[in-house]
Amino acid sequence: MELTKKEFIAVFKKRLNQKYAIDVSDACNSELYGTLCSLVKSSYSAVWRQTWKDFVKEHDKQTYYFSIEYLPGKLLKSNLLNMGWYDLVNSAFEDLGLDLNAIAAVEPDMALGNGGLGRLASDFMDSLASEGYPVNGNGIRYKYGLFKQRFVNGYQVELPDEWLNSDGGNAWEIRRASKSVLVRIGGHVRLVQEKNYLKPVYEDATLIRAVPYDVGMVGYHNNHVNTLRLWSAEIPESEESKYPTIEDRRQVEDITAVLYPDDSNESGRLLRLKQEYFFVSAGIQSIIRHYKKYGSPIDQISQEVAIHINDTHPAMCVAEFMRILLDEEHLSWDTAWNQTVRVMSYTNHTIMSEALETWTVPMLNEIQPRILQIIAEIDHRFVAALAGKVDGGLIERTRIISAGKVHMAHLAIIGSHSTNGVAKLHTDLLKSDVLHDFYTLYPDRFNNKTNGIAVRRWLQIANPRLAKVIDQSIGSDWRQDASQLLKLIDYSTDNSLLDQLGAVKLANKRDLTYLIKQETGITVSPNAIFDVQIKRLHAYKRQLLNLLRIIKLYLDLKQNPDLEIIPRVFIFGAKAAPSYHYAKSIIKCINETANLINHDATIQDKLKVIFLENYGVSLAEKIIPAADVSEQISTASKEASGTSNMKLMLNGALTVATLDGANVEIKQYVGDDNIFIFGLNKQEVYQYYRDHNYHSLDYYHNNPIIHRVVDTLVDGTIPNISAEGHEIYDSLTYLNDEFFVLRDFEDYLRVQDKVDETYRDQHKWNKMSLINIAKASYFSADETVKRYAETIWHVKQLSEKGDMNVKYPL
Ligand code: F55
Repeated sequence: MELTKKEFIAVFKKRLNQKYAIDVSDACNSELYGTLCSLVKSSYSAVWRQTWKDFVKEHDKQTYYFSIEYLPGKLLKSNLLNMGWYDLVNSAFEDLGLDLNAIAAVEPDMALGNGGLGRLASDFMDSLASEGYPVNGNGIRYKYGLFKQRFVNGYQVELPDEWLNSDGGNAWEIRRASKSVLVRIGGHVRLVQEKNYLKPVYEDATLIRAVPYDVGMVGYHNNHVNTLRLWSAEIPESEESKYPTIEDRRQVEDITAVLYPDDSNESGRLLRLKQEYFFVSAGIQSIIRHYKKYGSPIDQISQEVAIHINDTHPAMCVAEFMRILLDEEHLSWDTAWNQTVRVMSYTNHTIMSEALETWTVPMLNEIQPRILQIIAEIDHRFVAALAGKVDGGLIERTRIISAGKVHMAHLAIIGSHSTNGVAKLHTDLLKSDVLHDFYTLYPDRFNNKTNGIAVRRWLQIANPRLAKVIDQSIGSDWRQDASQLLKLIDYSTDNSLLDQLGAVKLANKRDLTYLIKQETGITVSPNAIFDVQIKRLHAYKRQLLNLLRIIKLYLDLKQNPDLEIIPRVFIFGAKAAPSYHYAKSIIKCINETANLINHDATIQDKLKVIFLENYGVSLAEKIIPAADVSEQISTASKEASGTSNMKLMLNGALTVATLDGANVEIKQYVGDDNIFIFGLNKQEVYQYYRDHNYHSLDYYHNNPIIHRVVDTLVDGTIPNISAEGHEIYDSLTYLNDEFFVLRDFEDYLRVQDKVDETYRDQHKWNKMSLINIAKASYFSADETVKRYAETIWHVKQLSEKGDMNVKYPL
């Protein structure tokens, strides 16, 4: 069934003709894109159906991964790669005079997520399918994804992301109207005693139709296709007459209209709570409906179903699952609770207290009064079970409802059998600090699952040049099994390979240079160090620390134009939540500094600052392969894990890092000599908190360099930042610099000097780069999901990984 190029070309031409009544020579990229997607999709459909049948046939346990965000980016190349079609299609298109890259660019990024959390969910979907696990995703099909970012006069401006209206549309989804379910929102509820259960009677509730759109998640070379199910809100046919005006109808459609663009906290917004309940209820209903269809007893559902709660946004899974087992299946409370706790598991992604979700009791009552009742009962029983056994303060601090607020993390922990953090340091902090009270109650529930990344997307697809060089040295087994990348260590003295690594990096930097020119009009030299910080804009991530160093370099060069420095191009990519004023001020300051430096003729090529607009998955795929330096400089203890740190090292960048999140593990793997560590560690940060003895003004007054650099924010050195500069200046001085930027500044300068010194020795640099590429394999998401599957969900692999006999016929 091996597909030949000739066959492919013939079938492609035929499909193009059928679909668009056009020849290759006249077709535009979006027609070519549409045709290729249609071939890809019709080919994997049979395998998709078969995977589904296999799940069902064996009564094997399945996991449902609930996440309010997914950030898949583009899927065409990833599907081609995983089906084993990539090289053939690429070469067929070359023969036809077509450019696969240009055609793939037509696809809109599916940007149904904010950042790390959403991208992690998508990397996991890829790995779960590639490892042949029966795990499906459950989420929301937002009509508008994360806003598009533009800069106007250096300010961030947000535009709607109308991805569904783009040329590419969503080629991958299948609307499954027949699998729709009804979700009840609002109204009142009374309980009526029936023979063996309490029957809820609802009044004035609104019924919403949840319609699933399924997207195939194609595994790598293994004939396994999982499902990502995204729900959309519609008016049920039976309720049409209740919605006479456009305004009325919009109330319903609005539920799945927009992704909230704040990546820390959205509580307080009723619509957000509605979204959470909507996708939770739709997902749980469809899981239980499916489970019952095949005749297994409901009181043993935990043997065949696992549900994962990705951060607290889907925490209502616990209550909704209980609701159905109690109200619809009439199980006893104890049986229902026992099953629920066995089914559920939860991942925590943050220690930032403002990001720990709470809702008020009245809000929950307004959205779903029955869910509030059930949560109140869970809370009540939790308190009753502990009363007299443990300290009363402990109960108060851990109960779900207190002071009129519902604590969603507490619900998720109490209602599940597993709570995990996303890096060792993060999990330790959860145990010792943030969730310490719960750890004393349930020590066995806590475990670590360090994040991982999809090596296929972040190396095979994003960096084909590097992939080829790796193939030529250690062979191509690493494409199946990322741990094979460790074989590269044997080549760390192979000068020819090291030179090739350097050449690949240079070529990738050239590509990025063109993109930078196109996007910003600025010319940068590929011979400079490309120094990259790409992530959401947050005070704790400290883009500001990076900016202050840039200003310092600028001042040095102004003072001494003949100063010999290794040229650097600083590259930023970052969106700020639209309501996050401080973060937006930092964007403005970076943009104005960039403008000043990039247009100062005396600086020449020594220093350039590039802030690329609209950072997202597709832009990341272009920046990461071209990076020399990876900036991972958050205040120690604040970044749960980070994942751009892993992607950048996999592409050979060297990391400048604080001992935060997964940086700690990166350091352990690569060794102290292959990473640049600086700054306060977690203990030192906590010591300052305990002793209240950090005084940022001391650093400002006593260190003339810091003084000079910080003053540029307010003394006119950088034009057009009078308001923003003052805001940041105040935060660093009078407001005592919450994230220890000034405290870490000197050490940051020190370590960056070391970076320069190392870069002068290209041989040494490339060797360090090689070691980073090899060791990044420890962060393959294929391994991470295996640990989730084996130790939390207890699901079996259904298909072997990488069975090369792939069955994707045309
Ligand atoms: C989105 C919406 C809300 Cl309301 C809260 C948080 C988010 C969000 O996007 N969080 C997020 O991305 N957290 C990040 O998760 C990554 C994956 O675990 C971590 O690597 C990263 O450290 C963490 O900040």
